[in-house]
Amino acid sequence: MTIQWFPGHMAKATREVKENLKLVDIVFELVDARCPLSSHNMYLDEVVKDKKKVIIFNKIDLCDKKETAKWKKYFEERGYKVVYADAKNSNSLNGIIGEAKEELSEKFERMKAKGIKPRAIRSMVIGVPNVGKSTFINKMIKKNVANTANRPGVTKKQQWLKLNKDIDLLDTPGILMPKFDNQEIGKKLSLIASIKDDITPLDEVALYLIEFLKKYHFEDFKSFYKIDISKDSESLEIMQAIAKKRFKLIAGDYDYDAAIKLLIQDFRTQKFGLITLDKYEDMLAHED
Ligand SMILES: Nc1nc2c(ncn2[C@@H]2O[C@H](COP(=O)(O)OP(=O)(O)OP(=O)(O)O)[C@@H](O)[C@H]2O)c(=O)[nH]1
Ligand SMILES: [Mg+2]
Repeated sequence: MTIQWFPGHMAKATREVKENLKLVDIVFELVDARCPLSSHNMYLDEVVKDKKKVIIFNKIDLCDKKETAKWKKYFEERGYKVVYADAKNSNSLNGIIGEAKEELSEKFERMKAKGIKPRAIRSMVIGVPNVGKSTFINKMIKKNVANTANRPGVTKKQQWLKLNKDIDLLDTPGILMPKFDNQEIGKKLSLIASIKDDITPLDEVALYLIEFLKKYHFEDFKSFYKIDISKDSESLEIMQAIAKKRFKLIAGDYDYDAAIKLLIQDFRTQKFGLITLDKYEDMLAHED
């Protein structure tokens, strides 16, 4: 089953981003630091075109920082400005305003030279669902004005919010790519809860997760569930071991559904440690 989620409201939100671009000076694209490449919406890059842009690696508190640092370099080498953020827990995101001011200094100097009165920087916050756009805005403003929740599709429409005399922020609904370049992207986006669970083949996502954990985080994975498995165990066998350990049999069969949900939930709550799903070396290997 293919993972795909681009409902009408996302097409509408994309059009609105396009329309509002002329009103803003700078775009903040939030990506999830656990998969900066997979949660970077390249289709929105085409919409945003030459507008000044800062990529914010949000949820930096949840990722494997060593792995994610490679992606910061990757984006910087491609001309992007990259900033880390932990919008949920950090006390201040003031550094980001500094970055925006720096990016826009020439534009504002030109405006000043033309005698245009200084005004607030207008910024738009975009990104795939659930990366923390509304949380980021609330933290910037230091008030809970934008709705947030740990599921995709919380923000339904665009909303302008005023930070102070220096900056205005436009919150936007999460927008996914109309199509994923490969299904691995869809699975990673499902793991970070950017795609609705009820339209996702969670069994495939869970099997993908087991493969990933087996390859990169085997000891943490095994010791968390206290199951007797080896790196050579089949993924389905591992799923059985988890179901057997944690759930009752249903009509003599393993409760795979419960095991699938548990695995995904345990990933989302960092039970296997701080993990970055996008592996830089893997991408290099695929490029060859
Ligand atoms: N650990 C951690 N959690 C965060 C961070 N930023 C946001 N969150 C959490 O991520 C979840 C989603 O946050 P939202 O701000 O609603 O995300 P959004 O991008 O506005 O989502 P949509 O409106 O659905 O597109 C919430 O549970 C937040 O508390 C962060 O930096 N670290
Ligand atoms: Mg939101």
